[in-house]
Amino acid sequence: MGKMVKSVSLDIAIKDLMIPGNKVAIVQEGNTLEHALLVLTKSGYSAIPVLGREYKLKGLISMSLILDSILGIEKIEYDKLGERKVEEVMNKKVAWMKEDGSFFRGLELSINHPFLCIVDEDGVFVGILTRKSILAHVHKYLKYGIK
Ligand code: 4BW
Repeated sequence: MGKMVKSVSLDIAIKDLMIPGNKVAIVQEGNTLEHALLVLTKSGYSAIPVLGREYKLKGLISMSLILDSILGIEKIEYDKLGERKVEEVMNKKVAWMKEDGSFFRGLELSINHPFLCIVDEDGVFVGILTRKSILAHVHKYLKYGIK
């Protein structure tokens, strides 16, 4: 046997790079903007997934969407935080992939999206694929991959 050669492939399962759902900060439909603001602030992330019943992926909520929605003409209407629900404000256009999707598609989507939501065949949220984990894998491939 010759010397050991490390091999890194771009033909890798999305699941192997994904942050599993139980480690992702999320909010659910029905939650108030106040609750979402709390989760965003305490987690430190700028945008997080919104899930519906049975963990179905519904959208994304961000600090800027929340602040924009309570910005009145003359002042910030803080009382709206406890009245409005995340589904009224969330962005329904969310980048997503199925868990059996290709790494290459994930790389392509990550050009325009900081993270991609991963869903199973029933549309149930299973985790996220971050730009960081995609870049780290591309870096590993460029360093060690056999071309
Ligand atoms: O709290 C943090 N912990 C760590 N380890 N890194 C963080 C944290 N907050 C920000 N970062 C770093 C990451 O490198 O800043 C980047 C941009 O964060 P963001 O977008 O604007 O909050 C992070 O890059 P990333 O890991 O490639 O993540 C991309 C985006 O994915 C984040 C956030 O919107 C989402 N995200 C990542 N991990 C998450 C998450 N959302 C919910 N729960 C998680 N565990």
